[in-house]
Amino acid sequence: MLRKVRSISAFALAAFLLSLALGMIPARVASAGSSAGHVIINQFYGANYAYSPLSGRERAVRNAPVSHSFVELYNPTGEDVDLTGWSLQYADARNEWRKLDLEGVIPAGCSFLIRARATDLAKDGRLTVIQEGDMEWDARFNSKGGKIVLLSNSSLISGDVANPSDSGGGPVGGYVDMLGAAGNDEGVNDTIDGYETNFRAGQSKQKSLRRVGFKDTDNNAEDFALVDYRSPAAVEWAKPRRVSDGAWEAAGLRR
Ligand SMILES: [Ca+2]
Repeated sequence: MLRKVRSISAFALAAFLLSLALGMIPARVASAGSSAGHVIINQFYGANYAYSPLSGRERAVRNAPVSHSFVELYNPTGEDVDLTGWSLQYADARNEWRKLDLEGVIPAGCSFLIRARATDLAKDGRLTVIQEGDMEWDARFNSKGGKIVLLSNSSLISGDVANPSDSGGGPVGGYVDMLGAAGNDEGVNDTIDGYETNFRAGQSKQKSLRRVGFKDTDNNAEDFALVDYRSPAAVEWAKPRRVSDGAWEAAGLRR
């Protein structure tokens, strides 16, 4: 009996491998779990102030390479998603959450850009100007660590909650996605208290955090990489897109 079960398993495995080799099963099946079946936070950039958890003080940020702080969402699904009733929420290490009630639709395969407060733009020509967003948010983002949360409801996250992805036994209600980013100054701002599984440090006014290939394994440290906006080559492929830019696939863009 045992031998029979084993031989059936071996046959099933062989058949699966053969069908993979013949291209009968899409590669997506083989990597199931790495791609989200929901709207994701694709990129986060902040350069409105620099907060030090050590001193409890903010300082101004000068000479940012990008004109505005921003959050880029992306819809990896095959269906348009209506964001009405959803919210995007932000806090730095002080956990004074604030939210933007979202409105509009993200077409399948497209980005949706939320443009936040203008930065002190550098004057040396290394500039990325965000002309317009799909929504404007009068919010300031920290250049040295922040938390961005996407919810499918509009309930403001409580100041008691540092990590909405794991708030005492599970995520907060309506949880869709989040990113926790830490700053680039060792021993000063290089940790953050909210993230999916683990966080990536190194955020600064020069650098956004951006998903690699739209991957969402619910581990921010694994899923995100830093993009240096002083690099024209990086800007060329990483600059945020909005709805009117159309679907990524149609444009043949690098993810
Ligand atoms: Ca996630």
